[in-house]
Amino acid sequence: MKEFLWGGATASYQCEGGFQEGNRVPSNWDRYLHENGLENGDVACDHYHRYEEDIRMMKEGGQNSYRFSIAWPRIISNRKGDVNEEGVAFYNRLIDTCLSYEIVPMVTIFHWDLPQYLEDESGWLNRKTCEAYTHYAKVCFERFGDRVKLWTTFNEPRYYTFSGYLIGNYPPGHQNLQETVTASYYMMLASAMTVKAYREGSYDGKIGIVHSFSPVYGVDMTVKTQIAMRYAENFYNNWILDVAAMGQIPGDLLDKLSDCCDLSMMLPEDLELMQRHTVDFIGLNYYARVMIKPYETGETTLIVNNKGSKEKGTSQTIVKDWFEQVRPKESRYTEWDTEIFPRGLYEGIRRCWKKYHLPIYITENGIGLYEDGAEEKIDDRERIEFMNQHINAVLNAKEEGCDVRGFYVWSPFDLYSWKNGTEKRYGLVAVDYENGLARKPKKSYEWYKEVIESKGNSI
Ligand code: BGP
Repeated sequence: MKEFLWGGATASYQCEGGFQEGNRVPSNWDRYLHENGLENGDVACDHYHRYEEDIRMMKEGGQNSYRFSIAWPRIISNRKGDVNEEGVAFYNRLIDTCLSYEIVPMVTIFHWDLPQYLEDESGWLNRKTCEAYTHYAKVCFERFGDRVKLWTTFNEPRYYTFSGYLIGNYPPGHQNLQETVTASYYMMLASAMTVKAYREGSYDGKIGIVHSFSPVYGVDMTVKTQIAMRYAENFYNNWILDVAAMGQIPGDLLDKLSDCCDLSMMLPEDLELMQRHTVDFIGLNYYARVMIKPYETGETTLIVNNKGSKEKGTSQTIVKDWFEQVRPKESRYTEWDTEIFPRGLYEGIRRCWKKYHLPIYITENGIGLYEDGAEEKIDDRERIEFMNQHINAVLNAKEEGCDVRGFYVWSPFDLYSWKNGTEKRYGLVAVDYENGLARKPKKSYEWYKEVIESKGNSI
C-alpha cells in the first residue's frame, strides 16, 4: 500500500518574509497591504531564512510531507519572463532540505501572490496572464520537476476571485460580478493550459488543483431548497471542480450567468482545452460547510469575518435570485466564528469521490485561535479536539473506500493570516513574534506526532 502523506501546509507570502531579498519583485499583496497601511507579510515568520529549522521540526513531529507554494515574484522578474536565479536557488535549497529529511514536497504553483507588474496590467482580468502563468509554471517544472512529484496549479481559485473581485476584501479590492466571472474563468483556463504543459513535458509526477471546499447543506428537503442548493453548489464548488476534474462548466451555471454577465471571453477552443486537460487529483481545503435556504429578498451581500479582531462582525451571504446562506444556530463555532462541523469533511469527501472518482488529498484543515506566542508550551486542547474529529472524518471516509491519500494541517507553524495578520494563529508550533520569532511546539504538535505514529501504519 502506498504511504499516506501526513503533513503541514503553508503559502509563500504567509510565511517567507524576506520580501526584498533574493531579487524578489513586489507582489499584489505587498502593494495592497502597504498602501492600505495594514499588517503585512514583509517578515512573516521568516521562513525564508528559517526553513531548515521549520522542516526539521516537521520531520521530528512525525510528518512526511510539506505542502508549500512557490512565490511567482521570486521566480519571474518581469513581464518579459526573465528567470531570477536567486529565487530558483532558494527553492532548490528548500526542496533539497525536504528530501534530506524524507519529506515529500507538494508544491502549489500559485497561492495568491501575483507579481505586481501583472496586476498593473489587470492581473487575472487579462487573458495574457494565462500565458505568463503557464510560462512561470513551465520554469518551475523544468527547474524542480526532477524532485517534485506532486504539483497543484492553484490554491483556491474560487476563494481568491470571490475575495478579490466580488467581496473586495483582498487585492485588487473590487466588487464586480463580471470581473469575478472573468478572473475565475481565466484562472481555470490557465490551470488547464498548465496541466497540458506538464503532460507535454513528460514529467514523472502528478498534477492537481486545490479547492476551497464548502459542502452544501439545505435547511430542509423542499424542492425550492434543492434548487437553491444546486445554485450554491455551482457557486461554491462546481465551477472549479467540474472544470478541473471533468473539463466542464455546468450548463445551468452558464445559463444563470449569461443573464447577468458577458461571457464572450469563453472561446470554443478554450473549452476544448479544458475538456482535454483535466487534473490527476483533487486537493480539498476544508474549514466548514455552508447551510443554504432559498433566496427571499435583498441585494447580493457578501460579508466575511476576517478583518482582525477589532473589526469582527458576523458573516453573511445572499446571492440575489440564487440562495441565502444560513448560520446554523445549534452549531459550535471557533473563536473566529467559523462553524465546527467535521461531518461535513466526511460527507464532502464521499460526495467528491463519488462524483469525480479522482484521488483526494486534504490539502488544508485547521483551526485559527487567539494564543499567546510568549507562552512556553501552549495548551491548545481546542485544536487537538478539532483535529481529532476532522482526522477521524478523513479516516472514516477512507475506510469506506474513498481514495484519500494525504492530510495536511494548516499550519505546521504559526504564520500570517490574510488580513488578520499574526493574531489569528493556526500553527502546531508557536512563533513568538515578540521574541526573535522563536519556535515553540504547542501540545498539538506532539499529539499530531502520536496520531501519525499510531494511525500511519494501519491505513
Ligand atoms: C485558506 C487559504 C490559506 C489560509 C487558510 C486560513 O483559505 O488557502 O492561505 O489562509 O485559508 O484562512 P484565514 O487565514 O483567513 O483564517
